[in-house]
Amino acid sequence: MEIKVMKNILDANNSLAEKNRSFFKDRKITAINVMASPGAGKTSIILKIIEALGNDIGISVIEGDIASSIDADKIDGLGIPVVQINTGGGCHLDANMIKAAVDDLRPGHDSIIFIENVGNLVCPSSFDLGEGMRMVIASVPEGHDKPYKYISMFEGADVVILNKTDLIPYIDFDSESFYKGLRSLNEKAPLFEVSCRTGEGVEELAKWLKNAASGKNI
Ligand SMILES: Nc1nc2c(ncn2[C@@H]2O[C@H](COP(=O)(O)OP(=O)(O)O)[C@@H](O)[C@H]2O)c(=O)[nH]1
Ligand SMILES: [Mg+2]
Repeated sequence: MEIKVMKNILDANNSLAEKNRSFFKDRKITAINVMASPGAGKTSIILKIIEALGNDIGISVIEGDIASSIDADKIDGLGIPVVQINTGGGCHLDANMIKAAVDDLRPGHDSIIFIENVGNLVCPSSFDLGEGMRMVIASVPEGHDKPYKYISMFEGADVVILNKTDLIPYIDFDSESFYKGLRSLNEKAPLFEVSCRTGEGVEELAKWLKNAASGKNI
């Protein structure tokens, strides 16, 4: 019985997600579902990419959090259109929430929309939002074993970022084990090593994303 209820919820979400996907596709909007643990650097990476891309491309942001507008305030500080969704305890965003936020934001044609999901490596991977790209961020202090434990998150990624590389000298992080775990699940997703603190790797990531948004490398 429980399984059937869950299936109904996912079916309803999936059909709404397809509507969102058509909306984005018709307008050539690159919708990026940004997923990671709390504190891995989702907001920091979005901010860094916004800075790196400058005025090259239109950008808007949907911020998902259980509570507060802390992240949306940071995005707003850069003058970027942003909507904050508070899930009030919910551990993931769903397609219905995205539809409402997009109606509010009205993103332009050929733009990028970042959707920062609730910090969590489990539930967000089951809920399609209608995005065109899944960006999964891991960070050095979380440890190298995350791909082995959160399989569907890393399996479904279109791009993977390893953030906080500035901390590698201080942390027992086995890069080889991380790559091996990731590649056993996902051979295709490009991996970018980034430090939001030093800026290392940010330009390369932003350049790749700009090309992806213009259909050059996806
Ligand atoms: N040392 C270091 N700290 C970082 C880096 N990126 C983010 N942080 C810090 O990690 C904390 C969480 O970052 P945030 O972007 O809010 O993570 P989120 O919860 O995934 O959105 C903040 O204190 C950031 O300043 C990084 O590359 N290196
Ligand atoms: Mg955040």
